Amino acid sequence: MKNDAPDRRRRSLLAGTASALAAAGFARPALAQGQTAAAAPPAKALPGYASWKEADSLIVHTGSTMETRRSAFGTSVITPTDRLFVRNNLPVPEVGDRDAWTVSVEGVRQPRTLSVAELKSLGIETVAAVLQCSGNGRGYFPSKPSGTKWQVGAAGCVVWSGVPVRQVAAALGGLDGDARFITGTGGEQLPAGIDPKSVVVERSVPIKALEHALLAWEMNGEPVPVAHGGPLRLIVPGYSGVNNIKYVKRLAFTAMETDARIQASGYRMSPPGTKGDPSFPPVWEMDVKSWVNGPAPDNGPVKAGWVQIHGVAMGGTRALRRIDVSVDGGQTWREARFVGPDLGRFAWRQFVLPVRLEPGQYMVTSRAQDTQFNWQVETSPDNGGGYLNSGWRAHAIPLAVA
Ligand SMILES: Nc1nc2c(c(=O)[nH]1)N[C@H]1C(S)=C(S)[C@@H](COP(=O)(O)O)O[C@H]1N2
Ligand SMILES: [Mo]
Repeated sequence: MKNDAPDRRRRSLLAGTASALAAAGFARPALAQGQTAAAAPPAKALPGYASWKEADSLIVHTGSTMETRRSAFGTSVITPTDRLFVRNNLPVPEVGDRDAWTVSVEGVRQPRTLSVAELKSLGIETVAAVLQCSGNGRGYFPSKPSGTKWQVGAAGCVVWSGVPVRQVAAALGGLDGDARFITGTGGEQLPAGIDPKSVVVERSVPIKALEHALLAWEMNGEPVPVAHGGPLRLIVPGYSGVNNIKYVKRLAFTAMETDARIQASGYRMSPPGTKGDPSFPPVWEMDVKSWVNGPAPDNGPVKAGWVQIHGVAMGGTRALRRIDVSVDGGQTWREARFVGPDLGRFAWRQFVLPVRLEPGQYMVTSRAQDTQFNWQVETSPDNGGGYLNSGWRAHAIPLAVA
């Protein structure tokens, strides 16, 4: 990956800085007597374009993949932007004047190129939606599919603000002809000398997504940072991460799905060990899913007595009806309580279950149910790309009570 180059450079720079500091006597504080040094693996540094992120809240897999720690989601619904995961397939583009960024709109009666400034005059809507990488939870699939071994942290709940895509289409005379898909194209500069279709981030989603899709220039109350697709991002609420095109430069209403590799063979539900192709179902809508975030195992044992078990639950494209928690690995369940504001069916909800626990070892997990009475699955089907892992068994975490 191109992005790894600056990352590696940065890391060695940092390493150089660390040894220089050590030489100058700024070594880490000595351990108190009796303490042992924790054998934590050396943390990778954040890449330059995401250097403003809160490093302690993230697991940096590579310079283009970093996820939120399970213990860093908090309990107040919205994922702070500086803790939100990042996934970039290509180096981020150069961005100048944000209002001057343009998107060309095709497949409408009056196709044309619109600047962000012009989009801002067409309408405003705000939606809270879960942004979740299609591969979130991949690290828990037994077949060990290749790709980033995301745990739970390639997800967050974000408030997006921008113009509804249907208002943009209406302003350009409405859809033209046989529009069955919305196809968005990312505005990154593509590496020279390779087939653009093999690298471009271009995805098609079914036209029904028009009902809620946004062209967003704001997230969590500020302009969308470049790391998250600013100046302009296509948001398709309820659809997994890759369908939410960053730096969107082209938005087309098309009769066919794009034949870009990321759509044709990437993000398909193929059997374990196989590659995707257009005969397999595409990864679009997300499932009902939940997981427990706390008490987090990395914070050590908790004291016996009342324990507040908390986590997040999402319905994918539907609202939630119920959330259960188990402390015995799914043998018995108790209904937990949703807490905090309900930000709509595309957002996630925080939940809590107070339980009195004796000293011992517990296995804690949760299962959510949507308003159509669909329960979160016990085990998601393993698949070639390691997509859409929602199984409550795989997402269980140990809890030590002392
Ligand atoms: N243009 C563009 N859009 C993109 C991507 C990308 O690399 N380029 N990555 C996709 C993937 S796979 C995911 S999971 C999300 C990640 O969004 P985030 O980095 O804002 O968390 O963006 C999606 N949209
Ligand atoms: Mo992703």
